[in-house]
Amino acid sequence: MKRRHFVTTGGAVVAGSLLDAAPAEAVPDPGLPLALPKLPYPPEALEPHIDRLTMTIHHGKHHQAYITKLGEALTAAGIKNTNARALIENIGKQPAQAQTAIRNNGGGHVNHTWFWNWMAPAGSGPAGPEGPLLTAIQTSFGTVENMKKAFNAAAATRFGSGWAWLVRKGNGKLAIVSTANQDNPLMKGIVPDTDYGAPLLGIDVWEHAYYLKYQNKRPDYITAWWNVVNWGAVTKSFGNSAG
Ligand code: MN3
Repeated sequence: MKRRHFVTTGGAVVAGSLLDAAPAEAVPDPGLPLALPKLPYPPEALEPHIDRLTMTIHHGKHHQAYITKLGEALTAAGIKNTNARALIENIGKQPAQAQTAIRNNGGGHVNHTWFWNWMAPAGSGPAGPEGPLLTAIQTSFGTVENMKKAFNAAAATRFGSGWAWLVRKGNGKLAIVSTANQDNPLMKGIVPDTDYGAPLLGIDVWEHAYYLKYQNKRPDYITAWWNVVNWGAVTKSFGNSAG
């Protein structure tokens, strides 16, 4: 994926937020985590599948909390001029005192930044994967439906809080994996080798992502969520993951 590095002066982010990019653009790599990126659509835009209140709290409170805590940890450890994706990919090279915060809150920042961009109002883009992404899904899973079944099973059976992902492995094959808490498949040395890969699409299955509307019915949330998947962004992520 294209890397963007923010330059900071006295802790202030100078460059603009990559989240201003249209959702059909490549899913952005989060820059230095000092500001909450804007949602790429209004918080009610995903209704009825994802409700406005869930989006407002999820984005404004949960995502903000990851950013705030990550910023505190980076400041305490003297880490600056970096990129959140690079941080989580290289946790083992970071100061020991910051590694847990980078795992939990850096992961939370990256995962949610991508998550907002992997969704778009229903019907606003392609109805499914296209082009080379479609071919890769068919090569790895046989059909799109098979991929979705495996993804849904991973999302539904993740015990407790976490994420399910469609990833591209180093050998080019696509796979479905699931991670706990805010772990990300890019966290080499943290996630098992079998879970490692470049995320193309992910779903947040923490209860805060669905409980207000779906309560304990996580499978209903997962089913509804497919209606708001931003296939244009997923296709771009796939194209970028080749490099
Ligand atoms: Mn969440």
